Amino acid sequence: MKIGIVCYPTYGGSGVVATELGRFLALRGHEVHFISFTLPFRLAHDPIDNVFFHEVQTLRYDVLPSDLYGIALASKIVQVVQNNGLDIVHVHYAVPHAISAFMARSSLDKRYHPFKVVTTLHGTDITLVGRAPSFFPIAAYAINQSDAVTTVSQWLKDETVREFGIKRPIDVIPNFVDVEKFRRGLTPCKRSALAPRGENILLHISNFRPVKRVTDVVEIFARVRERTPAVLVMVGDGPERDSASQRARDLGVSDAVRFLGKKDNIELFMSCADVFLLPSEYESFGLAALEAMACELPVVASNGGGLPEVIEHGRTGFLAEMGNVAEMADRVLEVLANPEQAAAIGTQARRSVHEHFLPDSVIPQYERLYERVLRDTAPVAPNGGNGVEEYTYADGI
Ligand code: GMT
Repeated sequence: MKIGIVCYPTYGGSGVVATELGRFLALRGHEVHFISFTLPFRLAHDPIDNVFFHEVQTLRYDVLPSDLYGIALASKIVQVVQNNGLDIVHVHYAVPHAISAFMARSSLDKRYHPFKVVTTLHGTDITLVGRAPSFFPIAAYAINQSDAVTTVSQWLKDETVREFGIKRPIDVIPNFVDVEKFRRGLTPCKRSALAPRGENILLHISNFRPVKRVTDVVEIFARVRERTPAVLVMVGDGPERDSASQRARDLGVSDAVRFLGKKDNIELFMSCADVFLLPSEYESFGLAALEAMACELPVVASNGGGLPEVIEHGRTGFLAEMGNVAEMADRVLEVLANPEQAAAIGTQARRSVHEHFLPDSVIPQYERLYERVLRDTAPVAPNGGNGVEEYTYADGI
């Protein structure tokens, strides 16, 4: 098949998933065209013959209130389809990417066969509407008009149905991880660089958005450090970084917290650490937790969103109520005090990754979905509307 992939390749888990999906599809013989504002990092370092990149150049004019990315993307999709004859355009995020894909399809020259639009929701579409209800009709339109919609967890599917009153079918296809890249012991771990006095290493990796609750990470760490020598390694950057470092100062632990900023090779840190912390308000999936599990690193996380679909409490990691930093700290101390239990959790975690989250089992689910939409011809919402009979979001519309 000829497949276009539209994503934000540099931001967070959705970009990683979209890039890895394209890479594995190409390795399975498909022709893959990434359409985005920048070349996905992994492709720059690991080029594959049947992967192509089409750069979307955004224009910004002083007289216009915002940039024209959505329009520029639509134009680029038209050009790529007309030059390459794509069967599918798979967009990651309903808003704005699915909207751009529909725009492209409508403006495609009649001589070209119209492509199908597959939309994967990663969660931000739902939270966007939660925060800015004025997006509701257009997000609902994007979901209802796509030829197929997938979510990365059952939780996100349920949320989507609840928020939008969606009646159309939605496929749940979980995220996956490349276990050849994410594995313990692949490269020698330099623990001493992170923990010079042989301390335990707690690790957190995220984009430091409020939903990640990075101040909880510091609170958990401070409680752990009262009882055992430890350092906290914080990888990533984002709006809550200052609050996290302030909380570390307030709690008197800033000397043991290392903010390393954004890193590409996170598997190196995951292979070195003793515990991974993810106390998020919710995660629609929690890709970072899955990557840690592949590295046999015990995860202590909140039970928010789709995390219980990834981590089985007590067997492949630990879950606690969101905000319960005392319980999360106790779980960390339990892991640090019982190396055999920690090793067993790590082994079971990697086994669970092998059972449920390997590219070899997840990529065929996308392939079957693509084949299905190529067979189906009927549009989901034939009236061309957004499929919502009655708006539930009165404010802001
Ligand atoms: O977590 C983020 O802030 C980034 C966001 C994204 O759009 O990349 O991540 C979301 O999608 C990931 C890939 O499917 C999921 O693993 C993350 O759980 C999800 N983030 C949230 O739900 C907060």
